[in-house]
Amino acid sequence: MVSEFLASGVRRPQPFGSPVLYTRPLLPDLESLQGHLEDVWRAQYLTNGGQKAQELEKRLRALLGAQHLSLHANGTLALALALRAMNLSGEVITTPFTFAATPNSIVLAGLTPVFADIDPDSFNLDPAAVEAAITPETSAILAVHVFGRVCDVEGLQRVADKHGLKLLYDAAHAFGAEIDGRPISSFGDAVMYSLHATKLFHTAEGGALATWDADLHARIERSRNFGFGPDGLVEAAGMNSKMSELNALLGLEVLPLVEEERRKRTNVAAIYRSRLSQAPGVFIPEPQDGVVDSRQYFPIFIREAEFGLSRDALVDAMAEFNVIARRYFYPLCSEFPAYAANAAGSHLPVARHVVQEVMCLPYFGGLSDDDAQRICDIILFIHQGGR
Ligand code: T4K
Repeated sequence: MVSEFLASGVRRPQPFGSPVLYTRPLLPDLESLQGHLEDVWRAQYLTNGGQKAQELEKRLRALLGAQHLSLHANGTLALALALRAMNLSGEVITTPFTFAATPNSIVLAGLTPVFADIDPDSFNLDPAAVEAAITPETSAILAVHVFGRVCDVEGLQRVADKHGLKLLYDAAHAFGAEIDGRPISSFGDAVMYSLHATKLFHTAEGGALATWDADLHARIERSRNFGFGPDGLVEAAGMNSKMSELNALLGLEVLPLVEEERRKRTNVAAIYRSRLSQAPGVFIPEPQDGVVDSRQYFPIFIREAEFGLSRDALVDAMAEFNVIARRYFYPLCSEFPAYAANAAGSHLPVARHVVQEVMCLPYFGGLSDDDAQRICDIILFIHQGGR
């Protein structure tokens, strides 16, 4: 029998009636979508660079401050394709604290991922660790703005320039992020955005690649269409990474909703921060100076000794209240069987520590103030010994 009250007199919060997932996709008005679907039906043009995809490319180019931008079937293919289009060889240094798609894209491009340690504040690649991991085989750095927290872009660029390396960013979590007024599309040689349903802005499945390099952009455009050039000939084997008209249409309908969604998430974040930052053993990273936050994830870190419970135990206990938090990104990619050999010589003390404590709270605009407050009540109740 679960007790309704703790010894301190705190009442057990009501579990949610149905699971509160850690994210929900932003959905446009169905009627509006259906209306625009008629355009696609009339045109009878479903993919291969149709009008909707061209329109979305144009809008995103402006919104993300990209010189050149191409849409893709998903973010993983987009990243692999960018790596291939850069004519790299050998090793690519990346972070172990990311989703599997990051190192997977390196392997898909025929290259070898090498893991370097992360910075304890940004949770992103530490430029000094990157430099220490460089070998004569290294040709590029693939950095991730994890959780939308931005990398040390200057430090990474310095290392890339000093060693003649290409620098790519996986900005899957960083749609619309800016550093000191500069869009993150403008850093590095190429920047990938995931437009998956779980992302702030999405096209159900999709990806976008931004670059300032016109030649690279042209190679990427050829490569997403099997390698065909304007003369109809294939100079280098390409992939099929085109975005369909249906996905692009969905994106065009979702795009006007993004700012409102960001505002709602900012509100949820403020509730989480004000209620949880005082709890012993709950660490919430401070916002980064001069950075416009993408509002993609809300990570917290559970320090077991002070909190009285491990991160894993908290995630399980929250599930009993129907709150589904996620252990993003656990385990480290370097701990996946697929990457054991790549990680053999890696020294990753910061990443190994961070990955034991991190979890992401439910974070989407559909959460009301009361929902966010109740999630905090539940976490604090569990912290005080309640189940
Ligand atoms: N680089 C990084 C750093 C990434 O995080 C990702 C993708 C990529 C590259 C590659 O980009 P893409 O190739 O995906 O464009 C999800 C996503 O599938 C993946 O896009 C994302 N990162 C990754 C972090 O998360 P799962 O397996 O954790 O998603 P799933 O199915 O468990 O869904 C998450 C939650 O969202 C659940 O609570 C259910 C809810 N949900 C999900 C979908 C798909 C919905 O409510 N509706 C939906 O339609 O991978």
